Amino acid sequence: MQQYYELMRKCFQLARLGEGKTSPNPLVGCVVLNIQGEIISTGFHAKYGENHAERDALLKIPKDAAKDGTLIVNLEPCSHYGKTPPCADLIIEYGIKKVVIAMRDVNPIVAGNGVQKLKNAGIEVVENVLENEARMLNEVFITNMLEKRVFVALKTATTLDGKVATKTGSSKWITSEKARAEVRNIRAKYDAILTSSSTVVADNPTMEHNVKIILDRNLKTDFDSSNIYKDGRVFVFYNENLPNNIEKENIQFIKCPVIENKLDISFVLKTLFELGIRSVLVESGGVLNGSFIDYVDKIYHFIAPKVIGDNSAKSAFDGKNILEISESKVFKFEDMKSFEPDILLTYTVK
Ligand code: AOF
Ligand code: ZN
Repeated sequence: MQQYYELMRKCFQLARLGEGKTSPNPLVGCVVLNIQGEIISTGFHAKYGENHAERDALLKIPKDAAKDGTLIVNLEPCSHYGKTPPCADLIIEYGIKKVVIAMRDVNPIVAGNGVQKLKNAGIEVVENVLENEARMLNEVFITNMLEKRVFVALKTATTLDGKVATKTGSSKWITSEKARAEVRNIRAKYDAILTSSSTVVADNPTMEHNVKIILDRNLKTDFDSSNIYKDGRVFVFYNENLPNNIEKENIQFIKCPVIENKLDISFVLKTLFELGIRSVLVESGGVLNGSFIDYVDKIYHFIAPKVIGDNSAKSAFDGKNILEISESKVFKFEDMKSFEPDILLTYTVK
């Protein structure tokens, strides 16, 4: 098993080359060894609708080159006719002797059928190599498949005292250019970004992304001049009881129920899933962040070594008003990275 760790890590690296481009499909990378155990090809799933990783790797080499060789891939090879014929069939055709995978596919059409197909053809299948890492890599795909819902990530950037702005609203910039460049990388991994009308009004951000979601209960943002509406496809959720005859080419207005003066977040997420959006990055102020706290799967928390020192300055999360620590929502530490002088902590749901 251990002899495959390094090769499986290579599959993860290859898979990540498709980040942001494969949705709703998973991130998959593949390495092919010949009978002598030398790497003769690599491949990855580059974009939705294009070849799967295994097909990408195999089609680069002649059929006999991989005979009696080994194929390493981070996801069980598929057994179904989708956009392309089954990868399992191609692996059999190439005469591969051993297939090493990190995890079984959670897609019910495949789930175990790929492994069975390979075994029926006399191929040895080694399973669960670096399975936890593989599950983390495809956390969005797994959530979508098993729970039939959007994966929700949230990014915030605070001072040492957990503030996102001073009480006058000054927030530019808490974190360094290096950290903000990383925010752009993070955005690119998700199908859409989501923010509130308050953030649009207060900061007039651009938030470069092809798909943007704005929660604007009272339709109070300026649809003509706000930067956020200047490009991309935008979905604006607003109070279903409000009359609305605004028309903008790139904006789709969606009526949303209101609960206790707030747009119903579960309705928003359900609607996004129906629209084909599989993951979203929430980037907003404390109030919307607070409303999302019960829905998030992952938090990206940048911390700058600065102090505001004012209890009326705005915090990263608001509105929960927990009185007992034992009642607070608990997250699980995942990772820490340095973007000097700032750090990025990543948390997932416990
Ligand atoms: C991928 N890339 O490298 C592998 C996948 O939409 P289709 O027809 O391309 O099929 C997508 C399904 O194929 C996907 O949900 C997953 O179950 C399986 N494996 N998919 O996009 C790949 N190996
Ligand atoms: Zn496939």
